[in-house]
Amino acid sequence: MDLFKKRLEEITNEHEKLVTRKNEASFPDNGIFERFKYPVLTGTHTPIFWRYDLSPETNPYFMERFGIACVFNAGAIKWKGKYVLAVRVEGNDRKSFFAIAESPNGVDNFRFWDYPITMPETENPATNVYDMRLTAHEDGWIYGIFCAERKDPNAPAGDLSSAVATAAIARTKDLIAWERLPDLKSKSQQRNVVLHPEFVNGKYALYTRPQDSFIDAGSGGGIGWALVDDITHAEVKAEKILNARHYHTIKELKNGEGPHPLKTAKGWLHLAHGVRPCAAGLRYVLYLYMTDLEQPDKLIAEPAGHFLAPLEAERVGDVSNVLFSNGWIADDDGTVYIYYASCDTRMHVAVSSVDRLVDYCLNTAPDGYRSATSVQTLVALIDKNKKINL
Ligand code: M1P
Repeated sequence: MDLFKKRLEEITNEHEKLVTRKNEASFPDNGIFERFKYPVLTGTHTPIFWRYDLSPETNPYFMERFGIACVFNAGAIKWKGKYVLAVRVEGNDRKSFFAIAESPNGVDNFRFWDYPITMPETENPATNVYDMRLTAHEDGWIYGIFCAERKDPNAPAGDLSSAVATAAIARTKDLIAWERLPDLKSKSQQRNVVLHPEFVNGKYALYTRPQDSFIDAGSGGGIGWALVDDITHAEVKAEKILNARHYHTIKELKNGEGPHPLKTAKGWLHLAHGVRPCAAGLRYVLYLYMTDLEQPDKLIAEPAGHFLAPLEAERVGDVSNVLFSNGWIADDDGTVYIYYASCDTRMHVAVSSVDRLVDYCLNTAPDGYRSATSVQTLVALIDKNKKINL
């Protein structure tokens, strides 16, 4: 058998094995969620016909012609009975784009649709686009809000790193054809902008993340909230911080809303990421908080610390020590599929339920901001447990 045929056959077999591999819940974790053993998506899950030229004439060595480095930071939605991810796919050339992958059960057998999303551009094309949050809004559209990154036009000569982050807005009815709307107007740079699924006082509501520069949140105090009259010309006119950063917490340096919050009987359930600096660089972890059902910008609960942090192999990848999530799906029976990326490299799933996540939020002590208050919390639990005869 010639080289081309041999490699085609081997790679096709391996790909099929990978894509159809059954996933399983790993060891019982902390009772709050179950992590699943295998990543749900990696670069090698992308179709072979994306990466290879399949012609023996033009590709006799059966080499990759379009390298895909990572697939991560996926938006999520339940769509026609399938668990659907709008994945950030990053090529070896560092450019990201979006592609849809779907699974019949939410935990394995994710397959990419044949074509990536061809996202229309604005008059000022972005260099890079990433991290789409999907929201099926009560207005009938599915919105995708994502970061559009452009080189900073005011960067001094020789500075090839400064950039500007803007929230880009697009909408669709079928996840295939997208209508691009003007980017969000805002005084500050914005990343991690998310559309709330319902109108609030007749307006569109956005979770924002004002930031002083491309990397630093700086004076932007945390996760913000802004009401917008017209989504087709969206502008942040007034912004309030609803989930603030705080010294010596997991979100000391930065935080950002994950996917849009889930509506529960006890309030809106939010998933977010928090960032702190340490000797190893930046550490990104995930945390949960809740806001009031009637007033979604009013914080009602926030357990101390992280809810999900990088573990074992999740700590290694392109950007180490990072967990990031911008997608989750709540099924009608209350099961919640939390899709998270590790190290800007691959996608995972952890499974829980609305009831468990709400219980976690409402019954885990908030951060007291001092070692002494943490000890008080622990002593109170020990005292309570000492009185229980099992
Ligand atoms: O590299 C970690 C993450 O960094 C950014 O998130 P944030 O704006 O909160 O710092 C984003 O670029 C994100 O895509 C990335 O995963």
